[in-house]
Amino acid sequence: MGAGPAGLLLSHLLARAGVESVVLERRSREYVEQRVRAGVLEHSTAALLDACGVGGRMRREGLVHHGIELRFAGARHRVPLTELAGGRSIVVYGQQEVVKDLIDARLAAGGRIEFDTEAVGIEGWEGTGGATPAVHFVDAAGRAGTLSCDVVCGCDGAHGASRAAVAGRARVFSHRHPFAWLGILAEAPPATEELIYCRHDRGFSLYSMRSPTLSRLYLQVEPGTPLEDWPDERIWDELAARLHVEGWEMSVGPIVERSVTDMQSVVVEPMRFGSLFLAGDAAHVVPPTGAKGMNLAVADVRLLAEALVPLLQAGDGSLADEYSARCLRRVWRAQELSTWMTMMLHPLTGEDFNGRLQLARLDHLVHSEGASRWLAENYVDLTGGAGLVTGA
Ligand code: RFL
Ligand code: PHB
Repeated sequence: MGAGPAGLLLSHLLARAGVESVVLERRSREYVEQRVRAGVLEHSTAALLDACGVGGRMRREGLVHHGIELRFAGARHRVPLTELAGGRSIVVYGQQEVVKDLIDARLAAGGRIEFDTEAVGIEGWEGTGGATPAVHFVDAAGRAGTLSCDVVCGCDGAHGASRAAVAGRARVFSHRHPFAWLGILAEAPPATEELIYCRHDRGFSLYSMRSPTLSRLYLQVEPGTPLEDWPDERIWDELAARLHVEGWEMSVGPIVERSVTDMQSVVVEPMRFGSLFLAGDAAHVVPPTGAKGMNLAVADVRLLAEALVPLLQAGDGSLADEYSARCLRRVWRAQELSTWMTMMLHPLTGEDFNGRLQLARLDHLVHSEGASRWLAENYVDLTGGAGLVTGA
Protein backbone atom coordinates (compact mmCIF):
# COMPACT_ATOMS: atom_id res chain seq x y z
CA MET A 1 0.00 0.00 0.00
CA GLY A 2 1.51 3.33 -1.11
CA ALA A 3 3.76 4.44 -3.97
CA GLY A 4 6.13 6.63 -1.98
CA PRO A 5 9.81 5.77 -1.73
CA ALA A 6 9.07 2.89 0.68
CA GLY A 7 6.40 1.08 -1.36
CA LEU A 8 8.10 1.57 -4.73
CA LEU A 9 11.55 0.50 -3.59
CA LEU A 10 10.13 -2.53 -1.77
CA SER A 11 8.27 -3.60 -4.90
CA HIS A 12 11.46 -3.15 -6.94
CA LEU A 13 13.64 -5.14 -4.49
CA LEU A 14 11.07 -7.94 -4.31
CA ALA A 15 10.79 -8.16 -8.09
CA ARG A 16 14.56 -8.51 -8.39
CA ALA A 17 14.34 -11.50 -6.04
CA GLY A 18 11.44 -13.05 -7.97
CA VAL A 19 8.57 -12.04 -5.64
CA GLU A 20 5.46 -10.60 -7.28
CA SER A 21 3.72 -7.54 -5.82
CA VAL A 22 0.99 -5.04 -6.65
CA VAL A 23 1.31 -1.43 -5.45
CA LEU A 24 -1.92 0.42 -4.64
CA GLU A 25 -1.59 4.22 -4.66
CA ARG A 26 -4.38 6.60 -3.75
CA ARG A 27 -2.99 9.52 -5.80
CA SER A 28 -2.28 9.90 -9.52
CA ARG A 29 1.14 9.22 -11.06
CA GLU A 30 1.55 12.96 -11.81
CA TYR A 31 0.79 13.86 -8.20
CA VAL A 32 3.34 11.52 -6.60
CA GLU A 33 5.98 12.50 -9.16
CA GLN A 34 5.56 16.22 -8.41
CA ARG A 35 5.25 16.07 -4.60
CA VAL A 36 8.18 18.09 -3.23
CA ARG A 37 9.64 16.67 -0.04
CA ALA A 38 13.00 15.38 1.11
CA GLY A 39 16.29 16.07 -0.59
CA VAL A 40 19.17 14.49 1.30
CA LEU A 41 20.22 10.90 0.62
CA GLU A 42 22.50 9.28 3.16
CA HIS A 43 25.57 7.44 1.92
CA SER A 44 23.87 4.03 2.42
CA THR A 45 20.67 5.13 0.68
CA ALA A 46 22.56 6.27 -2.41
CA ALA A 47 24.63 3.06 -2.34
CA LEU A 48 21.50 0.90 -2.20
CA LEU A 49 19.90 2.74 -5.15
CA ASP A 50 23.10 2.07 -7.09
CA ALA A 51 23.29 -1.57 -6.08
CA CYS A 52 19.73 -2.30 -7.22
CA GLY A 53 20.11 -0.57 -10.58
CA VAL A 54 18.12 2.65 -10.07
CA GLY A 55 20.97 5.04 -9.21
CA GLY A 56 21.99 6.12 -12.73
CA ARG A 57 20.22 9.48 -12.93
CA MET A 58 20.94 10.20 -9.26
CA ARG A 59 24.67 9.83 -9.98
CA ARG A 60 24.44 12.07 -13.05
CA GLU A 61 22.20 14.81 -11.65
CA GLY A 62 22.50 14.54 -7.86
CA LEU A 63 24.82 16.93 -6.04
CA VAL A 64 27.46 15.23 -3.88
CA HIS A 65 28.13 17.21 -0.71
CA HIS A 66 31.13 16.82 1.59
CA GLY A 67 30.14 19.27 4.32
CA ILE A 68 27.39 21.39 5.84
CA GLU A 69 27.47 24.86 7.31
CA LEU A 70 26.21 25.72 10.79
CA ARG A 71 25.43 29.43 10.98
CA PHE A 72 24.73 31.12 14.30
CA ALA A 73 25.49 34.34 16.18
CA GLY A 74 26.35 36.03 12.87
CA ALA A 75 29.18 33.58 12.03
CA ARG A 76 29.69 30.63 9.69
CA HIS A 77 31.17 27.25 10.70
CA ARG A 78 31.78 24.39 8.29
CA VAL A 79 31.39 20.78 9.45
CA PRO A 80 33.60 18.73 7.08
CA LEU A 81 31.33 15.70 6.87
CA THR A 82 33.41 13.54 4.55
CA GLU A 83 36.66 14.15 6.39
CA LEU A 84 35.03 13.29 9.74
CA ALA A 85 32.88 10.39 8.53
CA GLY A 86 35.46 8.08 7.01
CA GLY A 87 35.27 9.40 3.44
CA ARG A 88 31.50 9.08 3.10
CA SER A 89 29.27 11.83 1.69
CA ILE A 90 25.61 12.72 1.11
CA VAL A 91 23.81 13.20 -2.20
CA VAL A 92 21.31 16.04 -2.62
CA TYR A 93 18.65 14.67 -4.98
CA GLY A 94 14.93 15.36 -4.66
CA GLN A 95 12.66 12.64 -3.29
CA GLN A 96 10.31 13.03 -6.24
CA GLU A 97 13.22 12.25 -8.57
CA VAL A 98 13.83 9.00 -6.65
CA VAL A 99 10.10 8.29 -6.98
CA LYS A 100 10.18 8.95 -10.76
CA ASP A 101 13.21 6.68 -11.22
CA LEU A 102 11.52 3.87 -9.27
CA ILE A 103 8.21 4.20 -11.13
CA ASP A 104 10.07 4.09 -14.46
CA ALA A 105 12.01 0.99 -13.38
CA ARG A 106 8.90 -0.83 -12.14
CA LEU A 107 6.83 -0.06 -15.22
CA ALA A 108 9.69 -0.94 -17.59
CA ALA A 109 9.96 -4.35 -15.87
CA GLY A 110 6.22 -4.96 -16.24
CA GLY A 111 5.46 -4.23 -12.58
CA ARG A 112 1.96 -3.34 -11.44
CA ILE A 113 1.31 0.04 -9.85
CA GLU A 114 -2.37 0.89 -9.55
CA PHE A 115 -2.59 4.68 -9.32
CA ASP A 116 -5.77 6.49 -8.22
CA THR A 117 -6.61 3.41 -6.17
CA GLU A 118 -7.16 3.85 -2.45
CA ALA A 119 -6.79 1.02 0.06
CA VAL A 120 -9.75 1.36 2.40
CA GLY A 121 -9.43 -1.69 4.64
CA ILE A 122 -7.32 -4.77 5.37
CA GLU A 123 -8.54 -8.10 6.70
CA GLY A 124 -7.13 -11.46 7.64
CA TRP A 125 -3.74 -10.08 8.70
CA GLU A 126 -3.89 -10.77 12.42
CA GLY A 127 -2.68 -14.38 12.57
CA THR A 128 0.80 -15.48 11.46
CA GLY A 129 -0.48 -18.39 9.38
CA GLY A 130 -3.65 -19.83 7.96
CA ALA A 131 -5.89 -16.93 6.93
CA THR A 132 -5.04 -15.15 3.68
CA PRO A 133 -4.96 -11.39 4.03
CA ALA A 134 -6.89 -9.17 1.65
CA VAL A 135 -6.88 -5.46 0.90
CA HIS A 136 -10.13 -3.73 -0.01
CA PHE A 137 -9.73 -0.80 -2.37
CA VAL A 138 -11.69 1.74 -4.38
CA ASP A 139 -10.38 2.59 -7.86
CA ALA A 140 -10.44 5.82 -9.88
CA ALA A 141 -13.91 5.08 -11.23
CA GLY A 142 -15.24 4.56 -7.69
CA ARG A 143 -15.43 0.77 -8.11
CA ALA A 144 -14.71 -1.34 -5.02
CA GLY A 145 -12.40 -4.35 -5.29
CA THR A 146 -10.40 -6.79 -3.18
CA LEU A 147 -6.85 -8.00 -3.60
CA SER A 148 -5.88 -11.30 -1.96
CA CYS A 149 -2.23 -11.76 -1.13
CA ASP A 150 0.30 -13.48 1.13
CA VAL A 151 1.44 -10.41 3.00
CA VAL A 152 0.37 -6.75 3.15
CA CYS A 153 3.03 -4.04 3.41
CA GLY A 154 1.73 -0.77 4.79
CA CYS A 155 3.92 1.81 3.05
CA ASP A 156 1.10 4.34 2.94
CA GLY A 157 2.65 7.13 4.97
CA ALA A 158 1.64 8.88 8.15
CA HIS A 159 -2.03 9.25 7.19
CA GLY A 160 -2.64 5.93 5.48
CA ALA A 161 -4.96 3.01 6.16
CA SER A 162 -2.36 0.64 7.66
CA ARG A 163 -1.53 2.83 10.66
CA ALA A 164 -5.27 3.24 11.24
CA ALA A 165 -5.78 -0.54 11.03
CA VAL A 166 -3.33 -1.29 13.86
CA ALA A 167 -4.33 1.68 16.02
CA GLY A 168 -5.96 -0.43 18.73
CA ARG A 169 -3.13 -2.96 18.90
CA ALA A 170 0.02 -0.89 18.56
CA ARG A 171 1.85 1.17 21.11
CA VAL A 172 2.20 4.64 19.59
CA PHE A 173 4.80 7.05 20.93
CA SER A 174 4.27 10.60 19.73
CA HIS A 175 5.55 14.06 20.40
CA ARG A 176 4.52 17.37 18.83
CA HIS A 177 7.39 19.81 18.53
CA PRO A 178 6.21 23.41 19.01
CA PHE A 179 7.42 24.40 15.52
CA ALA A 180 6.50 24.12 11.85
CA TRP A 181 8.53 24.58 8.68
CA LEU A 182 7.48 26.81 5.82
CA GLY A 183 9.26 25.32 2.80
CA ILE A 184 9.72 26.97 -0.60
CA LEU A 185 11.23 25.95 -3.91
CA ALA A 186 12.61 28.95 -5.80
CA GLU A 187 14.01 29.43 -9.29
CA ALA A 188 17.20 30.97 -7.96
CA PRO A 189 20.74 29.63 -8.23
CA PRO A 190 21.78 28.43 -4.74
CA ALA A 191 23.76 31.12 -2.91
CA THR A 192 25.77 28.37 -1.23
CA GLU A 193 27.55 25.19 -2.29
CA GLU A 194 26.61 23.31 0.89
CA LEU A 195 23.48 23.17 3.05
CA ILE A 196 23.23 25.90 5.67
CA TYR A 197 21.52 25.12 8.99
CA CYS A 198 21.04 28.52 10.62
CA ARG A 199 20.03 29.33 14.21
CA HIS A 200 18.89 32.93 14.73
CA ASP A 201 16.93 34.58 17.55
CA ARG A 202 14.15 35.22 14.97
CA GLY A 203 13.95 31.46 14.28
CA PHE A 204 15.66 28.62 12.44
CA SER A 205 16.19 28.62 8.68
CA LEU A 206 17.69 26.11 6.27
CA TYR A 207 19.22 26.77 2.88
CA SER A 208 19.13 23.68 0.67
CA MET A 209 18.93 23.14 -3.07
CA ARG A 210 17.80 20.81 -5.83
CA SER A 211 19.99 21.79 -8.80
CA PRO A 212 22.32 24.57 -9.95
CA THR A 213 19.22 26.68 -10.71
CA LEU A 214 16.77 25.64 -7.97
CA SER A 215 17.00 26.58 -4.29
CA ARG A 216 15.02 24.88 -1.52
CA LEU A 217 14.62 26.97 1.63
CA TYR A 218 12.84 26.55 4.94
CA LEU A 219 11.78 28.92 7.73
CA GLN A 220 10.70 27.99 11.25
CA VAL A 221 7.14 29.27 11.75
CA GLU A 222 4.37 28.73 14.32
CA PRO A 223 2.48 25.41 13.96
CA GLY A 224 -0.72 25.86 11.98
CA THR A 225 0.54 29.02 10.24
CA PRO A 226 -1.61 29.72 7.14
CA LEU A 227 0.39 30.18 3.92
CA GLU A 228 -1.51 33.43 3.27
CA ASP A 229 0.39 34.99 6.20
CA TRP A 230 3.58 34.63 4.16
CA PRO A 231 3.55 36.55 0.87
CA ASP A 232 6.76 36.27 -1.20
CA GLU A 233 8.25 39.51 0.02
CA ARG A 234 7.85 38.55 3.68
CA ILE A 235 9.48 35.15 3.02
CA TRP A 236 12.55 36.69 1.35
CA ASP A 237 12.88 39.45 3.95
CA GLU A 238 12.74 36.94 6.77
CA LEU A 239 15.25 34.60 5.10
CA ALA A 240 17.60 37.53 4.53
CA ALA A 241 17.30 38.65 8.16
CA ARG A 242 17.93 35.20 9.61
CA LEU A 243 20.70 34.15 7.23
CA HIS A 244 22.56 37.48 7.23
CA VAL A 245 26.34 37.37 7.74
CA GLU A 246 28.94 39.88 6.53
CA GLY A 247 30.07 39.26 2.95
CA TRP A 248 27.33 36.80 1.97
CA GLU A 249 24.46 37.55 -0.45
CA MET A 250 21.09 35.80 -0.73
CA SER A 251 19.86 34.98 -4.22
CA VAL A 252 16.18 35.59 -4.93
CA GLY A 253 13.84 34.26 -7.65
CA PRO A 254 10.26 33.22 -8.37
CA ILE A 255 8.78 30.83 -5.79
CA VAL A 256 7.38 27.81 -7.63
CA GLU A 257 6.18 25.68 -4.68
CA ARG A 258 5.40 26.30 -1.01
CA SER A 259 3.98 24.40 1.96
CA VAL A 260 3.84 24.42 5.76
CA THR A 261 4.57 21.21 7.70
CA ASP A 262 4.08 20.81 11.44
CA MET A 263 6.98 19.02 13.12
CA GLN A 264 6.25 15.83 14.96
CA SER A 265 7.81 12.59 16.10
CA VAL A 266 5.89 9.31 15.98
CA VAL A 267 6.96 5.68 16.47
CA VAL A 268 4.56 2.74 16.13
CA GLU A 269 5.61 -0.42 17.95
CA PRO A 270 5.84 -3.12 16.82
CA MET A 271 6.18 -2.71 13.04
CA ARG A 272 4.73 -6.14 12.26
CA PHE A 273 1.29 -7.57 13.07
CA GLY A 274 0.90 -11.10 11.70
CA SER A 275 1.03 -10.74 7.93
CA LEU A 276 0.86 -6.93 7.97
CA PHE A 277 4.25 -5.17 7.93
CA LEU A 278 4.60 -1.40 8.36
CA ALA A 279 7.46 0.52 6.73
CA GLY A 280 8.51 4.17 6.32
CA ASP A 281 6.30 7.02 7.51
CA ALA A 282 3.45 4.57 8.18
CA ALA A 283 5.55 3.31 11.10
CA HIS A 284 7.46 6.42 12.15
CA VAL A 285 7.80 10.14 11.53
CA VAL A 286 10.85 12.21 12.49
CA PRO A 287 11.20 16.00 12.48
CA PRO A 288 12.94 16.99 9.21
CA THR A 289 15.94 18.69 10.85
CA GLY A 290 18.13 15.58 10.63
CA ALA A 291 17.00 14.80 7.02
CA LYS A 292 16.29 11.20 8.02
CA GLY A 293 12.67 10.45 7.01
CA MET A 294 13.19 9.10 3.51
CA ASN A 295 16.43 7.41 4.53
CA LEU A 296 14.61 5.51 7.26
CA ALA A 297 11.93 4.45 4.78
CA VAL A 298 14.62 3.08 2.45
CA ALA A 299 16.42 1.27 5.29
CA ASP A 300 13.15 -0.33 6.46
CA VAL A 301 12.27 -1.78 3.08
CA ARG A 302 15.75 -3.07 2.55
CA LEU A 303 15.30 -5.19 5.69
CA LEU A 304 11.73 -6.00 4.77
CA ALA A 305 12.69 -7.34 1.34
CA GLU A 306 15.45 -9.40 2.95
CA ALA A 307 12.86 -10.84 5.36
CA LEU A 308 10.01 -11.45 2.91
CA VAL A 309 11.99 -13.32 0.26
CA PRO A 310 12.83 -16.37 2.49
CA LEU A 311 9.40 -16.17 4.11
CA LEU A 312 7.51 -16.29 0.82
CA GLN A 313 9.87 -18.53 -1.14
CA ALA A 314 10.90 -21.06 1.51
CA GLY A 315 8.51 -20.59 4.43
CA ASP A 316 11.46 -19.38 6.52
CA GLY A 317 10.13 -16.65 8.83
CA SER A 318 13.23 -16.08 10.96
CA LEU A 319 14.14 -12.68 9.46
CA ALA A 320 10.49 -11.63 9.37
CA ASP A 321 10.35 -12.31 13.12
CA GLU A 322 13.29 -9.96 13.64
CA TYR A 323 12.08 -7.24 11.25
CA SER A 324 10.45 -4.97 13.80
CA ALA A 325 13.24 -5.04 16.38
CA ARG A 326 15.94 -4.51 13.75
CA CYS A 327 14.14 -1.46 12.36
CA LEU A 328 13.16 0.06 15.67
CA ARG A 329 16.70 0.22 16.96
CA ARG A 330 17.64 2.46 14.02
CA VAL A 331 14.36 4.41 14.19
CA TRP A 332 14.94 5.45 17.81
CA ARG A 333 18.51 6.47 17.00
CA ALA A 334 17.14 8.67 14.22
CA GLN A 335 14.51 10.15 16.55
CA GLU A 336 17.26 11.01 18.98
CA LEU A 337 19.45 12.68 16.34
CA SER A 338 16.55 14.59 14.77
CA THR A 339 15.16 15.77 18.10
CA TRP A 340 18.61 16.83 19.31
CA MET A 341 19.21 18.88 16.13
CA THR A 342 15.71 20.35 16.34
CA MET A 343 16.10 21.45 19.96
CA MET A 344 19.53 22.94 19.33
CA LEU A 345 18.52 25.00 16.29
CA HIS A 346 14.92 26.20 16.88
CA PRO A 347 14.59 28.99 19.45
CA LEU A 348 11.46 28.96 21.61
CA THR A 349 9.67 32.31 21.69
CA GLY A 350 10.44 34.23 24.89
CA GLU A 351 12.88 31.63 26.23
CA ASP A 352 16.12 33.58 26.35
CA PHE A 353 17.78 31.18 28.78
CA ASN A 354 17.15 28.28 26.41
CA GLY A 355 18.52 30.42 23.55
CA ARG A 356 21.81 30.91 25.37
CA LEU A 357 22.04 27.14 25.97
CA GLN A 358 21.54 26.53 22.25
CA LEU A 359 24.42 28.85 21.45
CA ALA A 360 26.63 27.08 24.00
CA ARG A 361 25.80 23.71 22.44
CA LEU A 362 26.56 24.95 18.95
CA ASP A 363 29.79 26.54 20.17
CA HIS A 364 30.86 23.19 21.65
CA LEU A 365 29.78 21.32 18.52
CA VAL A 366 31.88 23.38 16.11
CA HIS A 367 34.94 23.56 18.38
CA SER A 368 35.10 19.95 19.51
CA GLU A 369 36.33 17.46 16.95
CA GLY A 370 34.63 14.63 18.87
CA ALA A 371 31.27 16.40 18.83
CA SER A 372 31.59 17.36 15.15
CA ARG A 373 32.55 13.79 14.28
CA TRP A 374 29.50 12.44 16.09
CA LEU A 375 27.23 14.74 14.09
CA ALA A 376 29.03 13.97 10.81
CA GLU A 377 28.84 10.18 11.25
CA ASN A 378 25.17 10.24 12.14
CA TYR A 379 24.16 12.82 9.54
CA VAL A 380 26.01 11.15 6.67
CA ASP A 381 25.19 7.55 7.45
CA LEU A 382 23.14 6.76 10.53
CA THR A 383 21.63 3.90 8.59
CA GLY A 384 24.69 2.05 7.41
CA GLY A 385 27.02 3.13 10.18
CA ALA A 386 27.01 1.20 13.47
CA GLY A 387 25.59 -1.87 11.70
CA LEU A 388 22.07 -0.49 11.94
CA VAL A 389 20.95 -2.06 8.69
CA THR A 390 22.72 -5.36 8.84
CA GLY A 391 22.03 -5.81 12.55
CA ALA A 392 25.72 -6.64 13.01
P1 RFL B 1 5.15 8.67 1.64
O1 RFL B 1 6.18 9.32 0.80
O2 RFL B 1 4.25 9.55 2.42
O3 RFL B 1 4.31 7.72 0.69
C1 RFL B 1 3.10 7.13 1.11
C2 RFL B 1 2.24 6.92 -0.11
O4 RFL B 1 1.04 6.23 0.26
C3 RFL B 1 -0.06 6.83 -0.38
N1 RFL B 1 -1.27 6.49 0.41
C4 RFL B 1 -2.13 5.53 0.05
N2 RFL B 1 -2.18 4.71 -1.02
C5 RFL B 1 -3.20 3.82 -1.10
N3 RFL B 1 -4.19 3.74 -0.16
C6 RFL B 1 -4.19 4.54 0.93
N4 RFL B 1 -5.13 4.44 1.86
C7 RFL B 1 -3.11 5.49 1.07
N5 RFL B 1 -2.80 6.41 2.00
C8 RFL B 1 -1.68 7.01 1.58
C9 RFL B 1 0.30 8.31 -0.41
O5 RFL B 1 -0.43 9.01 -1.42
C10 RFL B 1 1.78 8.24 -0.71
O6 RFL B 1 2.05 8.24 -2.09
O7 RFL B 1 5.82 7.66 2.68
P2 RFL B 1 7.17 6.77 2.57
O8 RFL B 1 7.25 6.04 1.28
O9 RFL B 1 7.24 6.06 3.85
O10 RFL B 1 8.35 7.87 2.51
C11 RFL B 1 8.65 8.70 3.62
C12 RFL B 1 9.15 10.06 3.13
O11 RFL B 1 8.22 10.58 2.21
C13 RFL B 1 9.35 11.05 4.28
O12 RFL B 1 9.89 10.41 5.42
C14 RFL B 1 10.31 12.19 3.88
O13 RFL B 1 9.77 12.99 2.88
C15 RFL B 1 10.63 13.06 5.10
N6 RFL B 1 11.48 14.20 4.78
C16 RFL B 1 12.84 14.05 4.60
N7 RFL B 1 13.42 12.82 4.63
C17 RFL B 1 14.75 12.67 4.35
O14 RFL B 1 15.24 11.53 4.38
N8 RFL B 1 15.56 13.73 4.02
C18 RFL B 1 15.06 14.99 3.96
O15 RFL B 1 15.81 15.90 3.59
C19 RFL B 1 13.67 15.20 4.30
N9 RFL B 1 13.11 16.43 4.25
C20 RFL B 1 10.89 15.47 4.66
C21 RFL B 1 11.75 16.57 4.41
C22 RFL B 1 9.51 15.65 4.75
C23 RFL B 1 8.97 16.91 4.61
N10 RFL B 1 7.56 17.01 4.67
C24 RFL B 1 6.82 17.75 3.73
C25 RFL B 1 6.79 16.11 5.50
C26 RFL B 1 11.22 17.84 4.29
C27 RFL B 1 9.84 18.03 4.44
C28 RFL B 1 9.33 19.43 4.37
C1 PHB C 1 15.75 19.44 1.77
O1 PHB C 1 16.62 19.69 0.91
O2 PHB C 1 14.55 19.40 1.49
C2 PHB C 1 16.17 19.21 3.18
C3 PHB C 1 17.52 19.20 3.51
C4 PHB C 1 17.89 18.98 4.83
C5 PHB C 1 16.93 18.76 5.80
C6 PHB C 1 15.58 18.74 5.46
C7 PHB C 1 15.20 18.97 4.15
O3 PHB C 1 17.32 18.57 7.09
